[in-house]
Amino acid sequence: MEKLKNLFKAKADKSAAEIKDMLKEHGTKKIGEVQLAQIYQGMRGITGMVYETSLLDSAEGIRFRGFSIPELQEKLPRAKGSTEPLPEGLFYLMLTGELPTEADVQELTADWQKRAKVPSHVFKSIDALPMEAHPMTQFVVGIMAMQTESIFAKKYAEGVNKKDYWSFMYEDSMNLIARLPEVAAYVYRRKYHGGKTIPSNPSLDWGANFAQMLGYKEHGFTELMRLYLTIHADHEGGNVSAHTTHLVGSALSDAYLSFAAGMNGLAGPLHGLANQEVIKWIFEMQKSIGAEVPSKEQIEAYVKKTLTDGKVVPGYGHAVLRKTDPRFTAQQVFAQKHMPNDPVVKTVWAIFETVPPILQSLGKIKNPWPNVDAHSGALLNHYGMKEYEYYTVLFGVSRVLGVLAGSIWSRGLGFPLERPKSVTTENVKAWLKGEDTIWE
Ligand code: CMX
Repeated sequence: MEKLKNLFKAKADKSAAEIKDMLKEHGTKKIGEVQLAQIYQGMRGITGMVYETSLLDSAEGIRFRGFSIPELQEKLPRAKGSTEPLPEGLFYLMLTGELPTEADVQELTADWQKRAKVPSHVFKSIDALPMEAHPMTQFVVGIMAMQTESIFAKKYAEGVNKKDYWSFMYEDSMNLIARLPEVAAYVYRRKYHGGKTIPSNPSLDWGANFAQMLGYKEHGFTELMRLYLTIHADHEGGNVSAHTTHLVGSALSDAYLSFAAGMNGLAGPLHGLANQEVIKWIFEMQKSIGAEVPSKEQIEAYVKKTLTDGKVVPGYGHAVLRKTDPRFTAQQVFAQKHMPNDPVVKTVWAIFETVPPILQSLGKIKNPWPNVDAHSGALLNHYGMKEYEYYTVLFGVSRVLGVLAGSIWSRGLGFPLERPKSVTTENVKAWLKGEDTIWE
């Protein structure tokens, strides 16, 4: 699909020239100041990188190239008979900044279908793991095994000109995106369906093909996948999976190495693994209370116990957002349309009414509202996907779209090695006494 590649290159070259001029004129302007607390507390609020594909507003939530989720649902091309956007369209938008036409999306789908063949050693590498290995571990091993196919790594070893790095990052990213659903589906079928895999169907779009390879034929599940794979794709650059992919990529690690690193970050319970934690927590609550849809009083007591036990309430809070996550709302709207009477969905909604005031009353939580992970498991569970340890893999299949579009941009703009300064507490103490300047 040379057209998309050329379009990206033209945009990246224009942007690189503008950035060069901008830095020449304004490069020494200050964009903020860093407080001591921030370097101890996860660098919250420090603007420290450029990431082109999406932007997060703490009150409004995510916008992908300026478009909110409801706008994407309206403006991105859809498959025939579908009311949800095609994730391919979002990738096109993130990569080029332009809304694709239906023909653009069809070409992209066809291009990924052509690239989709997964080498057999990838499945053998996954098979070498014990069945109990967490799905995210199996997924990352599969991604790492695909690294043998990296065009960038081969070209770099041959000694290619650095002006061409972006082109190989583009090729690797497109191949990796094309192959990822089959690897992810393999993990699912291996672990939960006795290894009975379902072949890829090249006549389907990326999300629908993934749904059928997982073994789900219901139209509603296919629709859910299209929505799910769109809304989980990107959340600006500072979140753990995007930032890790960006950081590792800055060492000129190829798309496979950097994306696998990002996925290891997604597998943490404060980030993507929260989607499995939410449903696990809900199942445990239902069991301990003995009710399919616990009452608000029962939920309140269970939340308080969770907090007293020194645990977080999964699916609530966010490092940047200060309102209900629009990705939560998009899933709530989907549930209202497709499964309003599902008991787990109803429990999620009852939790939504109960948890924020409790968290607020603690006085220390900056955002008591639900994030994307608070809702996603209930939708999957409704269609029969009850194996919640798998949920983060689905998040990962979506996240590849944003972080690799971001990586292509980083390479297209020629971003350098990322290397922030760190200090020791000894330095800090000396600086406070005026004995050391460290960073001045
Ligand atoms: N339940 C209980 N306590 C919470 C909480 C929650 N849901 N969210 C925040 N807190 C606590 C923090 O642990 C922290 O406590 P201490 O001061 O005792 O250490 C305090 O409130 C202040 O935290 P914060 O500044 O509001 O939140 P952070 O930016 O530090 O952390 C996040 C953000 C997401 C890690 C946190 O809200 C959390 O742990 N949430 C639950 C896990 C979760 O849902 N993660 C998924 C996020 C979305 C995603 O990446 O997929």
